[in-house]
Amino acid sequence: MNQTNLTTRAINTIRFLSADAVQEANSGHPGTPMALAPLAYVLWTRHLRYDPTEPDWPDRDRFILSAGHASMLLYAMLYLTGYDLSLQDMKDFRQLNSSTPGHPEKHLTPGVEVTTGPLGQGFANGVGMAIAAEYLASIFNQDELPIMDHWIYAICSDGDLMEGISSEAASLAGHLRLGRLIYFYDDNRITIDGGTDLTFSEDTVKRFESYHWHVQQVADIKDVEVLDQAIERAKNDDRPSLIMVRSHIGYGMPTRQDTPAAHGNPPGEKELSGAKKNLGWPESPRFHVPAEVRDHFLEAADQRRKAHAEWKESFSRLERAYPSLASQFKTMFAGEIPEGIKESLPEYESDPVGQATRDASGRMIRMLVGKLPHLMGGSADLSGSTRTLIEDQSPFSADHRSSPFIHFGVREHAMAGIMNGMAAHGGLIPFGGTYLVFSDYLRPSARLAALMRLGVIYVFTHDSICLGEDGPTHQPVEHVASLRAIPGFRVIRPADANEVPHAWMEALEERENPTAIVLARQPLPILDRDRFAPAENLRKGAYVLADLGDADPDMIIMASGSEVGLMVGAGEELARQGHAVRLVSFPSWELFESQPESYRFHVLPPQITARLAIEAGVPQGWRQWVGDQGRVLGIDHFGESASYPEVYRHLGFSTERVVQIATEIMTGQGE
Ligand SMILES: Cc1ncc(C[n+]2csc(CCOP(=O)(O)OP(=O)(O)O)c2C)c(N)n1
Repeated sequence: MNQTNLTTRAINTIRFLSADAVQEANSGHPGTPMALAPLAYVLWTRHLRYDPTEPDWPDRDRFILSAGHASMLLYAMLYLTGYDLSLQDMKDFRQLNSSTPGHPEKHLTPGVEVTTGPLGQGFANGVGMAIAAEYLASIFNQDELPIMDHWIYAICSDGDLMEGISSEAASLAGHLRLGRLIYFYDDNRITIDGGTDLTFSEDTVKRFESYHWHVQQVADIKDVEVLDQAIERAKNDDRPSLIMVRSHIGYGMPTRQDTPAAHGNPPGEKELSGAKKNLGWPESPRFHVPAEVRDHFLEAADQRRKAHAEWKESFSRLERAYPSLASQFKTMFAGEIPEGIKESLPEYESDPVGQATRDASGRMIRMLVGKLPHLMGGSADLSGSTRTLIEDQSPFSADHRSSPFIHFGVREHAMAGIMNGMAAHGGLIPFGGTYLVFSDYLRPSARLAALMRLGVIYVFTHDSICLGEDGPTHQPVEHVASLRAIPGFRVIRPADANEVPHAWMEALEERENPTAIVLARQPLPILDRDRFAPAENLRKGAYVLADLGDADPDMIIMASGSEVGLMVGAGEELARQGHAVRLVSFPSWELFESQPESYRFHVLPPQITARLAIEAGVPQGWRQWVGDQGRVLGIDHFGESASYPEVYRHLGFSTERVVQIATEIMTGQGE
């Protein structure tokens, strides 16, 4: 068979593996894989550096299917090039427990770099990967030893480019001159509701050129040589690249090609057999993979994985010539946190005036940066007030790649998507700061961090109505509760400066989940740890600070963050009045929930039903800890603009009020 025929057959194999799988599942998105098969072919046979036997080798090229609905395209490529996926996995597309779920999921399928589907996220993830690649290259690359020398490819659809996050991420990528990015824009002019002329008429070339991207246009996706040359040109340009590829959704379908009907419906027998006929493909059997096509892809994969063998050789040379650098590389990619750090955590003297927990966090970050080269982050234009500034570092930029400190600009959503990409890349532990109230702006990426189990760290400051004069627009009320609602997402709200370092250590050492450290802007009293339990108990999520009074406790008061100081004051007053009260610092529900039942019952004995929880946010969810007979002092409406002590008091957060409610609970009086 001549090469042209083989190429065509290989491309048709991708097309119809995808379409057959969607038809078999009776669900999915056939149109885009059918259209983009030539591009996937060129990438996997001529450009990507990958090794199906070791999908995670550090210097592989990254491929992101930002248009995650086209998942079958990716699965077909991973199967054909010899990743740990079988033809049966193609037949099990979208079935329970399969390795081929509806949209690509990082933890389920070898070779899937990031979980995609919510449009625009993959675009930002790639930017994070490119930042990671540049930073790590600046540390590890030595003359003739290019240890970090890979490209980040992504396929983006109209929807990806319409979503705001891609504008944020593209703007930053161009500004930072992230030339390792090679993105394809699938210019098929179709979305779900109709043609792009309904909603999308900007000049994409000008748009991306104004972001400082290198833009090329390929008029016909079927022309693999032109595609190939465009990719070569992209590699030779030091700007991020957008290759706009004109394609035809549902290519080959008799009536659905170039229509929205090709997007997200099973093709149906008629369209499927019509497409096969049009493209000269046998109608049966389904899932047809000609032997010579399979061999062709496996041979290509063998060629592509040579880069891995060469890399291993380079790495051995690095180990010989620069042993400490090589060992640092291994530490960073293993994500190890050196033991010594825990031994040198700051401890603060008790102090009734105290300090803001954001200050303690800032000091922690500066201490960590010197010791953890994998820690890299910054903020969305709030570096000073979130205390994420690393003063002695000029920031990561187009001309300065070796700084772990990065300005994300006013782009919370892209920041979080970029953090996900940095974490998924490997070698880095990203952190990003903004005000807690703006966590709403990055929530879709935070949700995906949890789904992907990425150990990213959010530094959310200005954590309650106590930020004061800026008023309700800036006062988070529902945010802590809403972040707690994300499965696998950990929220830690430390009570004082001494709990903060342990919050950071928890976030760093347990990175199966993302963690938000929620911090106060106002000073919080530093508890006397000779009287109260040690702050390292934070890592259990909730702990008994003290039992006040001479008898066994009559009631439990629990609080998080800034309300712990208030609780302690009220508890002392109640003890003076002759009550016996247990005080519980409750910085993290998720950490507490992961403790054994014996510990949870020790902290919150079931027989003590008189309970009060205090948190300056919506009471939602606290009922599970206070029970039917307990009460919650929270805020179920927006805040007010005034000085923070005034707002706090005005909304009922005072010693007298806590004492009053606690007394009512203990004496069985109504609310
Ligand atoms: C954030 C987000 N909003 C909406 C959707 C639902 N959705 C999936 S694909 C799509 C648009 C389809 O058009 P396009 O992006 O051009 O993809 P194509 O049909 O060309 O594959 C939409 C709205 C989504 N996946 N993510």
